[in-house]
Amino acid sequence: MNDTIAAIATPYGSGGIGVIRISGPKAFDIASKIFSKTKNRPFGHTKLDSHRVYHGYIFDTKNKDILDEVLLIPMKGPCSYTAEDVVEIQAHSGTIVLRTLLNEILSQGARLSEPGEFTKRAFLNQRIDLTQAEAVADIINAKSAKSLKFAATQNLGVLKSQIQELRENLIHFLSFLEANIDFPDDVDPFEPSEKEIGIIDDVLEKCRGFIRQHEDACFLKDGIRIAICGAPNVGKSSLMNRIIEQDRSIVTTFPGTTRDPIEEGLNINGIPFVITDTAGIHKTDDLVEIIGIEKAMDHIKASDLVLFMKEPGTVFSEKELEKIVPLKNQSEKKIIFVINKIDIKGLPVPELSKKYQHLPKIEISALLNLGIKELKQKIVEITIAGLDMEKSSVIPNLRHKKALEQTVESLEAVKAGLTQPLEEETMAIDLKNSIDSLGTITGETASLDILDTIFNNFCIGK
Ligand SMILES: Nc1nc2c(ncn2[C@@H]2O[C@H](COP(=O)(O)OP(=O)(O)OP(=O)(O)O)[C@@H](O)[C@H]2O)c(=O)[nH]1
Ligand SMILES: [Mg+2]
Repeated sequence: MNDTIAAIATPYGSGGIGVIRISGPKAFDIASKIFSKTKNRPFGHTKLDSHRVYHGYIFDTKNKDILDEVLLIPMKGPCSYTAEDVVEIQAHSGTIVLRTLLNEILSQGARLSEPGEFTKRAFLNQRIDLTQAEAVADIINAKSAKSLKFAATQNLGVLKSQIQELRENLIHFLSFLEANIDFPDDVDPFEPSEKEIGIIDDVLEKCRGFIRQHEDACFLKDGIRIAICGAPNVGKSSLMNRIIEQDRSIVTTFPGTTRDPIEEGLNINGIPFVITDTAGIHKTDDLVEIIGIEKAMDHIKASDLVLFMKEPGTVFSEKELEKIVPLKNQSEKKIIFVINKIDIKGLPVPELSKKYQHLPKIEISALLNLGIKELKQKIVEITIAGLDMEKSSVIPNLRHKKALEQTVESLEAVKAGLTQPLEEETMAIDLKNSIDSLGTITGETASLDILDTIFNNFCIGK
């Protein structure tokens, strides 16, 4: 924390501008040594005021050559990203020019930063908490408009303040409990009021709510998995191409065209999906097809939504559907019955049996691009319906979820202690554990291991 770090903060490659960031006690000094506001004036004497934008040139201090024309922004701590003295240099973006500038900065006494070190410093300097630091990575890696929205809210400290509030409530309860342990004669016997028991109930309820939100939102981060399946030649690959609006899967008149599962990511209304076209499922002796069908079954098993396809002139079969999605999995998987090739007239359209009347049914023509919009709408409607996160503004990540589960476990033990006579000391230990678990979310009680895991996943320069 006492040295000065520097890194290229923008991606490698050619671009309009590239940014180099310097942070630490020597940041201003290093910048003024290599910068001049004019081409001719000797460099190394510029007095830099904080929070101004300087136009000028970076020099090679050995050969006294101009390396690049830049904009330079000095920011005195604590009003900076890391809360230390920071200088950002906007140069032209090219691998060589940025590396040359960076080398010049390093030669003046800065050290190359580690991944995420700027954000880590912001955390260690208490400008942000751990949830905000994680939100920075989530913003950078957001795969959809929705996940970006949640990450941006988390970056504002919304999750932090909610967790802090829960923690403070527990600390209040603990102080009451500990007063009894420390001064048993001076205070009344430990008999928490309804209101105080309500605090534990409230924290428990909120933690469980956060856990549910996490589970729902896993969809948003990784994409909701859709598998297209059905008999050979029903038009699975044609539908895949229509949905992703690309010629990705091979379409032929021959049954058994698709063998390997073909996977593509797509966004519908800002929600990420991963869709897979699979081999037609039927009885066959063809070894390659058999392997393709096995792979298809694996993808269907792992999917959240199955598009079960049929075409006019065939009949809906419960046995066929239940082979693809076994009854025991039907509660956790959503199914849409898709009838393709409705442009073909004169053939009977398959009807759902009584048992499966509840399934949504959509008629389409992948060939003529009919009904695809309605199908996409239905996909969104049934996959995100009933998810809690639509109402919430922040989504805990997996690390938060684990900490919340530990909090719940410890708090349940505290609750049990309130109803059956348990030693106050034991209850205090459980309560402390729950307070510590919540603290790992914001970073108040996070170990170095946790910090390393989080910041090592960042890119260099962030
Ligand atoms: N008339 C009509 N033909 C279609 C439609 N959709 C697909 N087809 C045709 O049906 C044939 C099979 O289409 P594919 O998309 O390859 O079918 P598939 O289900 O992927 O077939 P396999 O990969 O062999 O299992 C092709 O000749 C398509 O042009 C449709 O909506 N209407
Ligand atoms: Mg196919």
